[in-house]
Amino acid sequence: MAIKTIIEPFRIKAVEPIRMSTREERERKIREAHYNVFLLHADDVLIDLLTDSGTGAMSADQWAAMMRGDESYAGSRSWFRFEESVKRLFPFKHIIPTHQGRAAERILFSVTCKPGDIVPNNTHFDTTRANVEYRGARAVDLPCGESRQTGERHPFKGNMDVAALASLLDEERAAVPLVMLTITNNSGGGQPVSMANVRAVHEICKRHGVPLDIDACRFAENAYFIKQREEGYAGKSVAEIARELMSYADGCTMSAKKDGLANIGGFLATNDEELARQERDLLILTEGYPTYGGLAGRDLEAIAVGLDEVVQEDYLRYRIVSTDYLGKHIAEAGVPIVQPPGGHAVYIDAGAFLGHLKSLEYPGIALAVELYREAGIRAVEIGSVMFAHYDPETGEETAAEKELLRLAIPRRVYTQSHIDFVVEAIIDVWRRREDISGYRIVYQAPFLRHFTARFEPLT
Ligand code: PLI
Repeated sequence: MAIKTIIEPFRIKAVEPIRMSTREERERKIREAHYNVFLLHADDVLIDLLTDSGTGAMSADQWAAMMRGDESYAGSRSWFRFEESVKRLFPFKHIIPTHQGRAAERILFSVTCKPGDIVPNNTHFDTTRANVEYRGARAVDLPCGESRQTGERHPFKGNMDVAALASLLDEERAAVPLVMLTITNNSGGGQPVSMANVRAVHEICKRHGVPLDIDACRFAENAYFIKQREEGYAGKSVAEIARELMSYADGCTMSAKKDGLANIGGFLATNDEELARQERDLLILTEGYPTYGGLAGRDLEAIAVGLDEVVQEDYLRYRIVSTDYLGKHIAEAGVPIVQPPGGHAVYIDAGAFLGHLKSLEYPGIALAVELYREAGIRAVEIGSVMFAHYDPETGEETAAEKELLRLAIPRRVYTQSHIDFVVEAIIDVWRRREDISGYRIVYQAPFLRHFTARFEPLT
């Protein structure tokens, strides 16, 4: 009989204990955290699926490389190793290191956007949207039609609606300083973007003379999906696919905390010399000198090795299959999820799971709190708390399009038995879903409110 199990392609050399907790303890902790899982102490969490960002385990080779970190202020060896490794996958002329993805976004939008501008994206992630809006520009999401059918399977639900982009550029070209494509589409369910879609977006941008930038956080997972699902790519390596994808863009922003397999770091890249000069000037002001950009030499080393490891196919096969395993098992029990499961996360349709709650009773928060109470699992709401439009003057709120709860899987951290535990806990909560009540917000910050908001149960 052929063996079908796809194993974790690593052995574990260092372990980090998980502190066990009781349901009573968790009841108290979540109350003290004002029902916002961001306000919990991580030690009070059993399985932390809040994010896949910066939470991965590094390899022995990455730790070894860190010891070789050159901490020279300018021109360090580690910088040149980093730059070379980045350019192998992201063949842009200028690479500018930053301490994480949002620093790259802030620099990019600071030099390209002004008040009244419009930035189209398949779907902006929260920090991307906030950085665009912070400049007084408008972040416009143009997801493809298939992405709205949460439960329907489609190979590339992360695609941009190219017809919508074309008509936006026909009407508003002068207000659009750049177009962005987020791969994979994080807010839209961790769904990939096809090469055909990237090419089509590139053609439209070229026709209008607008630069295209890739939000590349999960580029390796996206490239692996292309290899698996798009005709003509099965025989290409993930690195080749990534290079081809980047060749259609004028630049990118990157959080190395995701597919850089590092705990911190990022960069932005561009082919435009003048833009690079302005970006570096700003970098020096707020991040650091252009050969370290807010990172230690050892961080640059960890990313350089991480980028080589993340495109290895044994790793990506295990990564995509293990995320799929979680999605498949809860979906088989009837739990509504965004289909198919994404690369880095499974997204539960919290609006459908808790169908008796209204959007502005925050089903994603209700489900996050319940999963924590039940089993110490921490997940994140991607719904109206994160994305509703809130008018501080009238206090009026318009619900987000979807109410999701994201279970993000840290890279190389949890084993299959951890995930089996998560599956059981979700199914338990699913069985008693009708008893779960909604929440109201009692405190919120003016932007990115989900990080610090405080809630109260409605009953
Ligand atoms: O967390 P940063 O600043 O390194 O990266 C910001 C960022 C930009 N784009 C996308 C698509 C992201 O997913 C992203 C960060 N994501 C987080 C923190 C997450 O939990 O998904």
